[in-house]
Amino acid sequence: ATLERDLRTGIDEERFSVVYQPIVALAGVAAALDPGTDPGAAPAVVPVMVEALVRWEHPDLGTVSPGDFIPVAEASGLIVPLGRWILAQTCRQAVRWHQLYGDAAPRMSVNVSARQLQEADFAAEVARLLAASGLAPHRLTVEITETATLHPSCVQSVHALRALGVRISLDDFGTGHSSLSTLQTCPVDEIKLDRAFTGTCTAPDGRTVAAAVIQMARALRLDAVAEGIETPAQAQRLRELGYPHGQGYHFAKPQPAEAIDALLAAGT
Ligand code: G
Ligand code: G
Ligand code: MN
Ligand code: NA
Repeated sequence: ATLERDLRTGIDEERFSVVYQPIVALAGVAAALDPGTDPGAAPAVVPVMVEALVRWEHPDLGTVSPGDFIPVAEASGLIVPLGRWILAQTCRQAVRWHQLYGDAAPRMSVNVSARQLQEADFAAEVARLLAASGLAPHRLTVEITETATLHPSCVQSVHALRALGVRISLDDFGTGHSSLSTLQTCPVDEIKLDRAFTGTCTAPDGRTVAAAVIQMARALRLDAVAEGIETPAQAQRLRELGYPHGQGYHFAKPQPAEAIDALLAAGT
């Protein structure tokens, strides 16, 4: 209850910040992974997308991670106003990068809770934020979880978002109870391979699972992002299997917008 009260104050006083984790094209990191090049060299990070991750600057607790407060925000409904603030911030940031770097700017990927998608006017709200910021709809991806796809009202919002031209990504793919049936009931543009499967992809059985997922994604013409890549061996394996995109500490941690600017400036 205390956390909920603090969260309410935090929203009123805008005590949140957003950090951005690069998502890279795995084909592009081939050179850095080839034997013969300096194995110690850090891979060149060119973010084709970034995932927005919220942080809470609590007056007493310091920086609180979303794993600790998003569940409270969801249960209390405070995720609705907080999520609106996050979308407004991230749309504005995406436009800033597009103004500076044009089509080389990273597209923006934002996590959205089932609780937010359940709002009947969620897609209308996103349309309003896109118009207010001037962000092109295809530059925004909304990351949803399988839980959301179990609610008809959420699926309705997904249809409305796609009608706007916003991309939909299915997060944590493979960990739910019905990942495959989800793809039949809820249209998505992208899947994010859960980091549990990235963690096992260098073992024989894990390789088979990661391969099956990318084959299915290709057959359904879906984009795919492998998340939680922490080692060169995982990056190499997922690239070989044909994952177009990767994300994880091996490439870059979530970081403030200014740090992403430095990467983008170095890449131009
Ligand atoms: O950054 P971290 O690993 O602590 O994030 C934990 C969880 O919080 C992740 O599952 C992530 O999807 C979720 N999360 C992070 N930022 C947001 C956000 O802006 N909105 C929502 N709804 N969830 C978020
Ligand atoms: O549930 P979701 O996929 O939105 O969660 C994203 C979270 O995963 C972020 O909070 C981010 O900090 C975390 N994350 C990103 N890259 C890595 C990684 O390479 N390893 C691990 N363990 N976590 C990661
Ligand atoms: Mn996510
Ligand atoms: Na995930």
